[in-house]
Amino acid sequence: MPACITTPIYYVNDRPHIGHAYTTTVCDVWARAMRLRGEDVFFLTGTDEHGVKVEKSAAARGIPPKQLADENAAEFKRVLSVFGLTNDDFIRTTEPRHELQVQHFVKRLLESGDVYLGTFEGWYDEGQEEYYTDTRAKELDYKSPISGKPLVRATEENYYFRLSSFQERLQAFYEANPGFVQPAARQNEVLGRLRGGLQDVPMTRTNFTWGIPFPGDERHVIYVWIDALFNYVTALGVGDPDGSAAPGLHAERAKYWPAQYHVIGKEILWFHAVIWPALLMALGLPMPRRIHAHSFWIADGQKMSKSMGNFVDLATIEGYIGSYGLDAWRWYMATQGPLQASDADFRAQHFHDTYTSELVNVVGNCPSRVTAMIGKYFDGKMPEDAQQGGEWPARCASAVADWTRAIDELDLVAAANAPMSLLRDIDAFINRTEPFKVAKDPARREELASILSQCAEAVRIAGVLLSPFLPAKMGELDAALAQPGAAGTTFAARTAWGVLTPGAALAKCALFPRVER
Ligand code: ME8
Repeated sequence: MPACITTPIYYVNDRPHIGHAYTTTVCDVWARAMRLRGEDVFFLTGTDEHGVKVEKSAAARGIPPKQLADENAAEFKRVLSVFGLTNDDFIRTTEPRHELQVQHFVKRLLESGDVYLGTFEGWYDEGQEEYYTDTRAKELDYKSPISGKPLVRATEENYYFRLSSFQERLQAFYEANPGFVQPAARQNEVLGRLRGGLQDVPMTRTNFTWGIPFPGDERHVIYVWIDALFNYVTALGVGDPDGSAAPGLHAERAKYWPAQYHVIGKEILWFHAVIWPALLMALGLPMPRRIHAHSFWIADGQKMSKSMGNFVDLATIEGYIGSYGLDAWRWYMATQGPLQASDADFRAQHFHDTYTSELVNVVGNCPSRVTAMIGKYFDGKMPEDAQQGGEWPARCASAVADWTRAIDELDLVAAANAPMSLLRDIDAFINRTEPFKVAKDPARREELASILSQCAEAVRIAGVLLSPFLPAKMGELDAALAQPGAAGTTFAARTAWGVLTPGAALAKCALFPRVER
């Protein structure tokens, strides 16, 4: 079945940093894992280029907003390619394919009465470009929950989206789709707020011009959040429910909608869990399958901020990649990141210790031990196993099953743990069976061959499951195990027992060198 995963589209008023790298890496690991399983995957990312924030940042630099957008979108694209991230498209909200389709959707919402012209007064968070209800503003002590700055009282004549009329439908939807938002703690927050009632949301702005013109009333530009949310369908060429799509759209991609996962940070959950589903309901388009709202990276125990000097920016990330390698960076992101309900603390020592204890001591060491012994005792040729795998085919099959279940749930920690625990079991097996002692007794040659052959095959399977996390290094492992064309075969074939043929030449491999700190 076609499967789509998306990142948020990132604001171009900022340069890429660890937060962007994180969400994109999570999606990349998932996309690679699904492709490995033979699924037809579309991985979407891009940039959010309109709105007052971008207009102001550009003005501060004395350049037109489009120029700022061009510069930073190019930087986001460069980062994707330097980091080897495998997105299938990069949508920019200033592209005509997006703007035209957004106007088309908004026109339809006007026609259906889901959008109307009205006056509004409320508590506005300037940093977030978001209004809060009176109750919510009071709860927040009239301060932005994100920036801490005071909320301001604002009045506007605007076009509104009739969000209030979707409350019951949204509640029914959540009842029918209990795992829609994950983790569960985040879904409970959404349901709590939803029960508190919904008010209509402004769809347009008149106080600046850097946005998509509102169709039929060009004094207004479309509110950046509405514009941005639509990227998920405009990039996929999703047209109207009757199947028609605007010319120039990628109609052939519409099969990827609904997305399997929208992966986002928790600060933008309300837009994705309430406003976005309501817009889709209003347009008669299918709902995404799941929204995964992860938590935040903090650094050295504190919220990251440029003024604190603990901000993990692009230069810092590139420093880590230079010292430890790109796969090590991916590993840290995917296995130590804030994917569930708690924030994760980025610390240099922790990065280093994770690298050493997991990548050097397990993922590097186990294949190195096995291939070195095969080198020494069997002249580098895969030995023959008279026991046909012993306990190992079943052990590997259970690792594959655990991994597959975890990928379905976007549980990257569990998915990484399945092959890691397999490698640890192989190490324990080596320690227990002591092939280095068995090798001293010529009468136990057959036993030695079985032990090492089983280890090599199980290592190979662990490597397949690790490959979405560590693509370059697991490519090296495949090459050492004489599996150069492995990537072209099916997942079932790659994870089946008995792929390494007796007599095949295996090379010694040293995947993760120790790094001094
Ligand atoms: O919000 N830890 O864009 P944005 C983890 N354009 N992830 C983080 C993070 C951190 N400390 N900081 C940022 C926008 N992120 C809108 C989105 S979508 C239709 C429009 C990640 O550039 C996380 O994914 O501010 C967060 O949601 C996103 O960057 C915000 O990126």
